[in-house]
Amino acid sequence: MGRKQEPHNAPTGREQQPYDGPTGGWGSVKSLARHGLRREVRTTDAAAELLRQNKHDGFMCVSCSWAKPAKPHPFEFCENGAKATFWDLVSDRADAEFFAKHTVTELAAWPEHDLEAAGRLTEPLRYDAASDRYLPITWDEAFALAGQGLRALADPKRAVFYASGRASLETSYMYALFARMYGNNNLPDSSNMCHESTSVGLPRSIGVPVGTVRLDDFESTACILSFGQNVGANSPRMLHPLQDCSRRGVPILTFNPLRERGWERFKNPQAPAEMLTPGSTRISGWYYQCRAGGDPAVLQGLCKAVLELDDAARAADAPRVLDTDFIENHTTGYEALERQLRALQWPDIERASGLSAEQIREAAEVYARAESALLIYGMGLTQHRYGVDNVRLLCNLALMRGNVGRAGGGVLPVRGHSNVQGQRTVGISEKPELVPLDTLAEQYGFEPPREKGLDTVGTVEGVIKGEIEAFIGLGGNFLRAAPDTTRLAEAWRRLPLTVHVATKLNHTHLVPGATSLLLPCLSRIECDLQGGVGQTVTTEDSTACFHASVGVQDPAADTLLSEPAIVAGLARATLDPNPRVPWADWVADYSRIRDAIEATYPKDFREFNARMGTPGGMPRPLPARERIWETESGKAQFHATACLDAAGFDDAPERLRLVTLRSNDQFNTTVYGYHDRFRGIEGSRRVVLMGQGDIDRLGLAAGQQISLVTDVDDCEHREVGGLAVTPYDLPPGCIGAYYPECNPLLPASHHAIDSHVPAGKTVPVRIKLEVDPRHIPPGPAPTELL
Ligand SMILES: Nc1nc2c(c(=O)[nH]1)N[C@H]1C(S)=C(S)[C@@H](COP(=O)(O)OP(=O)(O)OC[C@H]3O[C@@H](n4cnc5c(=O)[nH]c(N)nc54)[C@H](O)[C@@H]3O)O[C@H]1N2
Ligand SMILES: Nc1nc2c(c(=O)[nH]1)N[C@H]1C(S)=C(S)[C@@H](COP(=O)(O)OP(=O)(O)OC[C@H]3O[C@@H](n4cnc5c(=O)[nH]c(N)nc54)[C@H](O)[C@@H]3O)O[C@H]1N2
Ligand SMILES: [Mo]
Repeated sequence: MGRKQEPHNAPTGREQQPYDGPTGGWGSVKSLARHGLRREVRTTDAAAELLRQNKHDGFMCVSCSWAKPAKPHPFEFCENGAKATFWDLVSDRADAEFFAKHTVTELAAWPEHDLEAAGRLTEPLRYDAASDRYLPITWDEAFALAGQGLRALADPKRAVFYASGRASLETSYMYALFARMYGNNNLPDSSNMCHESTSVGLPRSIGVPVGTVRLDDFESTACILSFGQNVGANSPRMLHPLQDCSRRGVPILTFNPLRERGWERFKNPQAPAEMLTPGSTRISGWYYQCRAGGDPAVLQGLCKAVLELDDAARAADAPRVLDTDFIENHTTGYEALERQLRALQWPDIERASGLSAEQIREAAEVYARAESALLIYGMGLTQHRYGVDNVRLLCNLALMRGNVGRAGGGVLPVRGHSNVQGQRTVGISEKPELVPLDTLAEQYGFEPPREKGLDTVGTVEGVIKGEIEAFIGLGGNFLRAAPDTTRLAEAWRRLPLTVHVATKLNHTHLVPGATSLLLPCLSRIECDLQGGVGQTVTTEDSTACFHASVGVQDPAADTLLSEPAIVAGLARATLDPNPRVPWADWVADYSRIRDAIEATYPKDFREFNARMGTPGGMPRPLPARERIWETESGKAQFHATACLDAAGFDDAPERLRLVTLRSNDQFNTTVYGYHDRFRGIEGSRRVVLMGQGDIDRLGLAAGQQISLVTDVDDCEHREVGGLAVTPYDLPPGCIGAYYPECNPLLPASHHAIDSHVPAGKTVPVRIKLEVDPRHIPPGPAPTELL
């Protein structure tokens, strides 16, 4: 049976009060009020800015990358998008006065939330070791120091150019060009920790690196399956099309070890009629709490069950369940897959998935009856040792029924940062084969480096081994977001040069190397004037549509520079002049950067400047949508594997699978507050969520503070402590705790094969009863809340 609606073992923890409201609704309005009415919000009418969020004449939200409809709602924003907006519009400033008051050592002990809550960075800063403080310098000095530092490296391969996924297409294009002209492909980005399993898996299966679904597919789809994605917190605007689907009677099936509220119920806070009536819309009618790492078994089980249904249809002379025409004309590898599926045994599938054969067959029947289906997924599939297999097995399920390149059908990886997909599109990639290097060589008259660059895991390992000498960060909080953060921080201090382009202060900035620069930039919400003329930037959403974005708010300080101006400043101070790369002209008028982008990528960006304002976005060509398969074989490729467990380690009685989670009150390492409303966890992030069965089996008690220790035999001790045991509805052997607090537990070596995405959704850990104060993350303790 699909478990419908109510949790099967209601949680009873002290901190954890079950949330039985919908996502959205009055809770959403209250949460917004808490953020919007904070004293530090700069503008009295910040709400007015929200009206221009995700509209053609406004700015594209700085939170998630969900699609922006052609006919936007009057309020095309969500609770978390609004929080992200307010967070950039605060009136507090982390200015020279702030840094004069606090040493770097002191700030390093602050929790994530307090650092960013100090306010917007306002002027360029340089770390001064003598006073242990960041001191203001001029922009010219900052660029000169960065340029000197980079020019001083004996080998350009010893510098890394990280990007975090928010910066515009214009900035990203310039940044990637800067790195290549400097002499390396060391361009890791947050995608390396996120959907790189998608970027590796999808091209092998269907010949495109991105999802094939467009917003209008929601209007015609007959079925939706979601795997490991938390829509209510991470892409709440997707709840609007999901709500419409649910009302049309489209079956929605969810596979997730946690019962995430967003997939259960939704009340649209922007629809007055809904807010005044008690009801809310049920989203998922079928909710399957699979085991963490159990998706290969779930997906193979679903495929096997589809095959069984097809066998039965054939026996009864009924219409086939497999899309045989599609399989014959458009795919390769089906026979091998079928052999593999027939060889798989249900008891093995049940053990690995945590679901019964009956549950999987029930879900497969719903899927098999539907004329089209959307397969949606997130980090629950990608962040495992076998994350790439997960993505490819999901494609198998889609391809068996011809659900790619059909209206209402497709594969939908829901991307993270608001321009993370776009950064890859315009050249931020460590993989030289993904970038038109010959075109760049011709366009700019230089010889681009051809060797593969460092990705995130490569960078972590390189810094730990002492092989990296300079880290340039275009946004992000690498030291907290990456795996093995404790080991990384120790090695980080030995870096000769660190340069961070940022809006807000975070922990990465507080582990200075020999020369450390902090370069404050405009937020996308702010007006970007160059020579008195307002500039437009562009981003790409999860459905491969490009959007224009115009800032609407006055800059937080008149000393801020735009991201394109900062990248140009760094490049000019570092590189020998090249008349074919007009950094200054580009900054004077961003439409020239878009012309350059179009010249490098003529197919994706045809008539870019003219079309960037297209309502609903300017769609990027996706061959798979046309059933053109840009794979090795020229066909969509099935993937046969015996893999049933994505975790990549064996079960053992004391070993638990740690799922690192985001709360509803954070954006990655940006912690807005301590209210994970949908999960009923209030006031502290120092919790470990655990099924009551495991709590009893391990002899623990609710509220008890314990430590987690990584259960990997590599001679390194990894520990995070002071976490309160919190009863929660989770499958046996699976526990949950927050990212980034738990990142010291994640070994850099524990990553997806091929894509190198750190396996943050199945970290092997053990419980340790003693708590060592050295391993307690900063932030409010659970006991302070009781
Ligand atoms: N408000 C807000 N929005 C965000 C972000 C944010 O932090 N805050 N982050 C942005 C970014 S960069 C990204 S990448 C996305 C992330 O958005 P998601 O892809 O939703 O990622 P997570 O929040 O990490 O959670 C993934 C979900 O997978 C489930 N899960 C864990 N392990 C497994 C498993 O083994 N199998 C299955 N089937 N499910 C599993 C978890 O319970 C959780 O519901 O959101 C983006 N949007
Ligand atoms: N254990 C575990 N680890 C994970 C994950 C997980 O689920 N579990 N998720 C992974 C994922 S999906 C991702 S995407 C990464 C995220 O990793 P990152 O992208 O590196 O981290 P963020 O927290 O998004 O970065 C926040 C910082 O970006 C800066 N910033 C904000 N806005 C701007 C801007 O407009 N311009 C510039 N220049 N800077 C800005 C601010 O200084 C802010 O402090 O973390 C990964 N790490
Ligand atoms: Mo992400």
